[in-house]
Amino acid sequence: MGLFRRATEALRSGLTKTRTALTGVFGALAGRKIDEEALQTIEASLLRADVGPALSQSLVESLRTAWRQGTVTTGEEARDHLANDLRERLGDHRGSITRADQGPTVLLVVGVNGAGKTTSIAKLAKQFSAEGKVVLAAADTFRAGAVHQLEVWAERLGVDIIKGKEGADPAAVAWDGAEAAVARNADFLIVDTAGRLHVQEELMRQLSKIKDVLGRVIPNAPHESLLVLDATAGQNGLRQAEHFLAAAAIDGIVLAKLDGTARGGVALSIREHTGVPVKFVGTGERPEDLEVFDPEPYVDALLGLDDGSTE
Ligand SMILES: Nc1nc2c(ncn2[C@@H]2O[C@H](COP(=O)(O)OP(=O)(O)OP(=O)(O)O)[C@@H](O)[C@H]2O)c(=O)[nH]1
Ligand SMILES: [Mg+2]
Repeated sequence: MGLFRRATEALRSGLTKTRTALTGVFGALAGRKIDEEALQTIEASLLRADVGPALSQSLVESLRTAWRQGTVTTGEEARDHLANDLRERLGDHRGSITRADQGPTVLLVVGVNGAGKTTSIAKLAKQFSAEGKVVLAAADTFRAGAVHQLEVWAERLGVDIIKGKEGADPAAVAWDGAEAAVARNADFLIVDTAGRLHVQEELMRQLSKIKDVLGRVIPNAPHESLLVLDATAGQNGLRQAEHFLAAAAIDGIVLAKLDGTARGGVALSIREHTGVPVKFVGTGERPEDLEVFDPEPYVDALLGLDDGSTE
């Protein structure tokens, strides 16, 4: 492993609710020998943090084995064992964004309505603006006010936006966005999409049309299809997004609204459930509240293992 990576203050603060749920248990076990009851309490707290049944069970099983072998005896040792186990399981789960060899890198952002797509796009636009020119395409022409919402962000962030009228064909907006990104020598094109249409199948057809159009204007586009999940929905959010996972060839997950939930454990089991890595986490409503997902600091922040000092 390279440098030891620390959780940022923003991540730590975003995970406060989840951490409180988890560390309460270890606080109560501090200085005590663990037993079967303690193991069950730990499992219950992992479930409450929405780590998911399969992973929670497997983590506690490994803890139980270590306890029986006598390598883990106290609450502190149990927490360290759990942290190491998680770091090992998630070690290679750092997902980076696929970039275009040349021309604009195209990111398509999808997800159920209200998940946090548009806000996450603003955050991505802010991060990528530090690297190059960003153009946004407002292809959610279905929901009233959606185009305007992205427009307000574009203005605040000082990035270009391509839009159609409300009710316009989203694929046509994507096409215009792709052409504009090329013509303006943009480095990134980020495409916003609707979270809901009258008919679910129609939305999937629309997304595949958007993808098709992007790929015709820019080779290999979209380079990243990002699914935004609402962390406050926990494991349920995964079920709500099933259609997208099944039909939209998702490359990465943006887990939004971590700051509003005690279910931040969901980030640990998403890859296992879906085969798709979490690439970013949202920790607030401001454009700067987006972090590249990195399992090691995430686990530390979740279990309260870092000392709280800032970067
Ligand atoms: N606390 C918090 N709120 C967030 C975060 N991300 C998004 N939100 C809020 O969640 C709400 C919905 O976010 P949007 O970005 O509009 O969601 P959307 O997926 O684009 O919604 P539709 O366009 O209706 O499908 C807004 O009030 C956002 O401010 C986050 O990381 N933390
Ligand atoms: Mg939106």
